[in-house]
Amino acid sequence: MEWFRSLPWVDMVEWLNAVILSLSQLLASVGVPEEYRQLAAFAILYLGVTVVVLLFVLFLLKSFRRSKESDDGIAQAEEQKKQTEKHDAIEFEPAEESVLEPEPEEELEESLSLLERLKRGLSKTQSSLVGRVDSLLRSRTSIDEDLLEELEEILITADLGIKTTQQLIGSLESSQARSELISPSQVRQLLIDELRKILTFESKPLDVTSAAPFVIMVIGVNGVGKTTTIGKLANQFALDGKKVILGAGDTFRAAAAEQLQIWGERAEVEVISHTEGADPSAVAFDAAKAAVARKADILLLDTAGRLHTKVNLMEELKKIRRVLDREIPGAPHEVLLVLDATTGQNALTQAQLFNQAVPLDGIALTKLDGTAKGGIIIAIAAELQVPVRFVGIGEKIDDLRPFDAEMFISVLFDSE
Ligand SMILES: Nc1nc2c(ncn2[C@@H]2O[C@H](COP(=O)(O)OP(=O)(O)OP(=O)(O)O)[C@@H](O)[C@H]2O)c(=O)[nH]1
Ligand SMILES: [Mg+2]
Repeated sequence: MEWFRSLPWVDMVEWLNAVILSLSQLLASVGVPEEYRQLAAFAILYLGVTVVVLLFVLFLLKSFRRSKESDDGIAQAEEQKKQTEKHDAIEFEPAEESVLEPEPEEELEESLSLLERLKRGLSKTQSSLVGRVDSLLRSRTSIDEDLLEELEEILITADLGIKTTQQLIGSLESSQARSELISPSQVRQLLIDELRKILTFESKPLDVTSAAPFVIMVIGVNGVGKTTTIGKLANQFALDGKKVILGAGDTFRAAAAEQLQIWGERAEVEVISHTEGADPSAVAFDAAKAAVARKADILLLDTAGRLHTKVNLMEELKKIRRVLDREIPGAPHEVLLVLDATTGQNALTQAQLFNQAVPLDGIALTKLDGTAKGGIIIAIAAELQVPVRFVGIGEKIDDLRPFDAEMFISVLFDSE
């Protein structure tokens, strides 16, 4: 009770009296009759205190929710990383040795769920491509012109593109001419072999340890998912223990820098930005300088998806490229083009246009989760010979996967 008595009661009562007196004077000045003044003053004070308390409770609730959300995001990302590590371990360790593993069944379940998520992401592409090929092959007993024509139509409508489709049909026809292809069931295996050949070509691997800072310049038209992909990548690199810096090179779109800032906060990495409308090359210059000064491992540079005209955008990208190279010789080490899979053949046209302006090192194909047009991956590999590095299978921070041709083929074809 000592503490209760020690409270400054006298001061508080005096303060309250003073407040009520001032309120009464205020009420008198607006013409409130004397008999109601004290009551009204008490009522106003009571209301004021209630509003302040409510605002305080709301503020507490909001900050509690925000800290919970960021904890969940980080926990989710960490969980994903653990799953990947466990998945790799299962692939490389012989089954007998897993007797010593504490909970092998649980691990298998986790690795399966990783594969399941990729399957779910690719399910529409799977049914529009392999599902239709399978039902066509099941309905036929022999290989004839009619079957090949229908197959051709399926491949084109699944966004493999005319050129790639003709290449595939041509291979099937020559196998048939050599009498290697005699039953419809063999068509499936031949298709798998041909797709594997298309998807696995020689290309420079993405090795972020090959330079420091390793500069990744992210380009693409507006809305394809550049900023989101940068956020997801920043998070993955940061979880791998890399020091990451983000450059907000999209100074054209209002709120683009704020969007990157939010991703930076989620991934807990620094963002270098200028004001809206600033020169994107100046952002690239400052971001490169900061990356060197802070000894960053990776610099991810966002760029605008749209300027006033397309020609300007390409010229701007070339200029950014030159600025980066001047500040960090050899940079950008990776020009990563982001393409939206839902745009199908349009994505291929975009890739060709960008490739002419700034030679591409890799592609991130986003929004595979919502489309049946995933066959575009095959057209990109066949026609551009630029490796698909990552695929986006959702909007969450851990919905970006490194692209693996074998896994892609097995997810598409082993889903019986
Ligand atoms: N479903 C799905 N949505 C995605 C994926 N990647 C990005 N998005 C969504 O696509 C929308 C556009 O993404 P942004 O990252 O803002 O695209 P941007 O290329 O930076 O766009 P600009 O800054 O306007 O040029 C956002 O609503 C993202 O959440 C993905 O893999 N799957
Ligand atoms: Mg953006």
